[in-house]
Amino acid sequence: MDASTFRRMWDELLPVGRTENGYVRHSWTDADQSCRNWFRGQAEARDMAVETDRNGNLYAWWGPRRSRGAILTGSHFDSVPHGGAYDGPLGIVSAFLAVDALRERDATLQRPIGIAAFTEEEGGRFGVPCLGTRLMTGALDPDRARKLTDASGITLAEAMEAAGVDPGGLGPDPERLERLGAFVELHIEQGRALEADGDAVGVASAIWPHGRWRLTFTGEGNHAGTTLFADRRDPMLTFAFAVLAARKEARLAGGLATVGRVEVDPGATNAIAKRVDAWLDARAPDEATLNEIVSGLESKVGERAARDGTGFTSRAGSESPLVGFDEDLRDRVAALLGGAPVLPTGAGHDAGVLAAHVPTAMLFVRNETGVSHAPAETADDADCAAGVDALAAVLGDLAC
Ligand code: HGY
Ligand code: MN
Ligand code: MN
Ligand code: MN
Repeated sequence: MDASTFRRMWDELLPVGRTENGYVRHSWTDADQSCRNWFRGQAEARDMAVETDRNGNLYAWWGPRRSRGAILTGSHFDSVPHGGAYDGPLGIVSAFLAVDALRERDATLQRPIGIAAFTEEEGGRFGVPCLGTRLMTGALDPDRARKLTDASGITLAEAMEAAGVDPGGLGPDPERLERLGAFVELHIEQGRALEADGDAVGVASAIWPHGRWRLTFTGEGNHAGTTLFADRRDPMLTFAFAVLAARKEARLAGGLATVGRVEVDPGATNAIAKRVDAWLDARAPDEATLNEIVSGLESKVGERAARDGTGFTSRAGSESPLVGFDEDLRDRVAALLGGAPVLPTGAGHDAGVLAAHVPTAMLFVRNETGVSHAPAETADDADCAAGVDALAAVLGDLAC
């Protein structure tokens, strides 16, 4: 496919959810509805049947959607707060273009091909990543999901109702999963391994285990100008120690740890805080190492809190186990793509959740700078076009 064909379709979606500082496309917001409407328009233009499942995931089908062995592709529209354009949408745009490529070749379908747009992959609004696929696979309790709140206290149930979707239906969808023969997600690479190797497209081997923890620090609010150091119980101090300790524990163990979100109460320049809430994201090549990082951090911060006279609690939010993608499918895809490189990733994906239930593969498209989850995220049009060709080859091999 030529780069300009990719660019034409890409440009149509580009304005949706764009702000002066990257993309804000959160689930069940106006931006999300615009993305969904764009998706419906693309499906209708291709005579593909559109369907929303009980968990709000959206599908477009080429071929009879109820037949068994369907080949599903796609990704997600939602972004992290002020994220990039490619993480998610690239997999959906590429899927429609891959269907076009197969049809131009007059490929005959043996099994239906579906394109999915999964709900809230980033957890950017309600805090749990891969919300749509976790619900579908039964990895997330629907009662807990309905009560999840966003930053302004709106529950998932309320947000879905406002978008005209019944939250009463949330929950496992085993029949849908049983009908799937394979899932293939194309995604921008979130790193520079392909750039270093000089390849436009790669294949995923594994996803590192990872998770989110809510760290809460409590102390005593007081006057910044009159409270002697000896009299303070300052949760900011313990929090600052925790940020450094997270990095140290992760570095020593060979994993990664990030504190990218923090809320300070009351958040006044001239007052000692009374409470700090922080969110830890930790990842590692294996689960033992991940546990080692988080428990090492918790015990060191606990000791420090005792010295600071502050309170400290850590609560697991979401955890994602190690994912090893289906080896037969992975090898088949890599061989089909002329020996494409096979690489692990530290990023989570709906493909990782579905991999426990359906043979699943992922394709990565080169990201020259490696930047992701930030406005500067970008990929070359020619590489994106190569990604479409690769996806069309894989879908053609599996479904035609
Ligand atoms: O955070 C992640 O790894 C993913 O991109 N949701
Ligand atoms: Mn992401
Ligand atoms: Mn993504
Ligand atoms: Mn005063």
